Amino acid sequence: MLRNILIVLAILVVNLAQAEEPARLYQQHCASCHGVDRLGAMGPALLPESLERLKKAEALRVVSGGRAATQMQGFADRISGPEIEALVAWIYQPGSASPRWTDADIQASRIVHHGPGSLPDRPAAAFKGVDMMNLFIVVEAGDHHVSVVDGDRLQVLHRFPSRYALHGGPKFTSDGRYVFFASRDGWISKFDLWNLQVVAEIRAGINTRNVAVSGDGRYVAVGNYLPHTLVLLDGNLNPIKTLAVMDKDGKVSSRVSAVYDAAPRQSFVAALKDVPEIWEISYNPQAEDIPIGMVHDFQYKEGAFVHGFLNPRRTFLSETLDDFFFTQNYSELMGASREAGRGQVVNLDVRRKIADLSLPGMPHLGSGITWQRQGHPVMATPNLREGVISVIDMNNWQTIKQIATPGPGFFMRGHENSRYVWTDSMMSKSRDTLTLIDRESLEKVAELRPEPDKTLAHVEFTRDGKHVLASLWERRSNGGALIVYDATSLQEVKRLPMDKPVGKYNVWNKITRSAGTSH
Ligand code: DHE
Repeated sequence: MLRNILIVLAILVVNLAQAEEPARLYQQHCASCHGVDRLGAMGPALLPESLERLKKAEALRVVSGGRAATQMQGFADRISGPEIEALVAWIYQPGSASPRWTDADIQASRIVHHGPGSLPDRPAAAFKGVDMMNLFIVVEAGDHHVSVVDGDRLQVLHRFPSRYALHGGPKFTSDGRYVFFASRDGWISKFDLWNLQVVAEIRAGINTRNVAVSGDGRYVAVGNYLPHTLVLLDGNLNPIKTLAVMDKDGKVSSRVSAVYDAAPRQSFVAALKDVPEIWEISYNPQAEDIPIGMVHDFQYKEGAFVHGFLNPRRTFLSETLDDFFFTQNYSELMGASREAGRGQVVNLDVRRKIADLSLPGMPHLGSGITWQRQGHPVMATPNLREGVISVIDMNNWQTIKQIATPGPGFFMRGHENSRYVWTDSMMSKSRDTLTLIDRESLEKVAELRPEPDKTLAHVEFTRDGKHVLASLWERRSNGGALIVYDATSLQEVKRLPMDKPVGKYNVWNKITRSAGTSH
């Protein structure tokens, strides 16, 4: 009997030691860059939520051999193979306490590189003769940099390091001067495009979806997965308010799938991933008061109101929305949850669903676009699961045509001056192919496949619609580049080498909210 107890105790001690070992190794080798609590510091957060997109095999490779062009060094010379395996397994496990990111953490993270008013209010000398409205911002995921490209001369003017793993579209102020970036790790960076300087940064969350900026540049909204918050900042990245994202009864909290600026409505609109509600947050100081039930029912008092400014006004739905995009006048949004296989149209004024959309597969409405066809506005969206583009008449919300593509894709683009809309098939074996569709006949007119087996995706037009820039989504050493096409002849006119270029964003198309691009 005593022998058995001793064996059990011995096993427990060994198990405990095994469990403690990775934690000890982490504190010894990793904590100084990734934070003692794994929330990230100079290096990214190492929590299961932050590592969702990194395969364990790749994590093992990085911990052993380091990551090129970053400060992440390899540890194979100091930590044994089995220890690295244990360490990697450990960082994919939840931490002991649920991670918190409080208002004090947000405030303490704020960094000001150049105070407001300290940089000249005119474009730098490097921009002499450059059309500031035809600049592109290009996010490069290979070595986490951003390039500034002159859309007329098709040249890189500047390149600077970004935070680790930017995601979502950078957002511009309406004069095109400032650009706001969000990293998956919650860092929001404000970049002065005229002076080519990052002016301020703040960490608004631990796991962030995206950032939105008000039309007047005075307010910034950040949607988070972790914690369940929507953080409101001023245009200089000072925290104003954190909204805890809860259902109307205050019982279920939710991740924020995405938040966008609806400038004509002077509001931010957010999709919630876990609660079937849309939130609209007005940044108009004269916003109407809201019945308190629209803000938090759990404080419900008959006839009580709160001021509408910077408070959420809820639209209740029967299904959650993962993502959406707006009609050009911003009175409606078209959205879907990823699994629903159909979409819904929600009118933001009457605050309810007004139509269903027939969208098979996994529609990716954040990349949806609209255009005018035979006098009718139509919408189309890529599909992450099926090689099909559904084109829908926005007057009656009926499907006009389903266009087959070589495979599921991620992004779509058009331009008022071009007769083609472009989409990719990057979620399939045909990831190397761009498909062009005639926006009137809705026929496929071309497939471009310049580099077999290399991912080609995410296009953006120049300001005048004459050229299209597409990402050859490879490391620089493997031919990664922006390929520039003539939008009419479809001939390649130039290649700009880049390190895994992801998205690119044209100042003019963004600030004028061109129907053919994301807003
Ligand atoms: Fe994105 C935008 C959600 C995976 C590259 N992506 C967006 C937006 C949302 C979204 C809600 C709009 C925010 C904005 O622009 O402000 N993306 C999601 C997902 O839910 C998904 C499928 C899973 C996830 O892990 O988040 C996802 N996205 C990816 C990728 O794997 C991509 C291809 C590579 C990457 O860098 O992560 C990717 N997403 C992008 C890009 C945009 C984007 C380039 C901006 C598109 C634009 O042109 O505006």
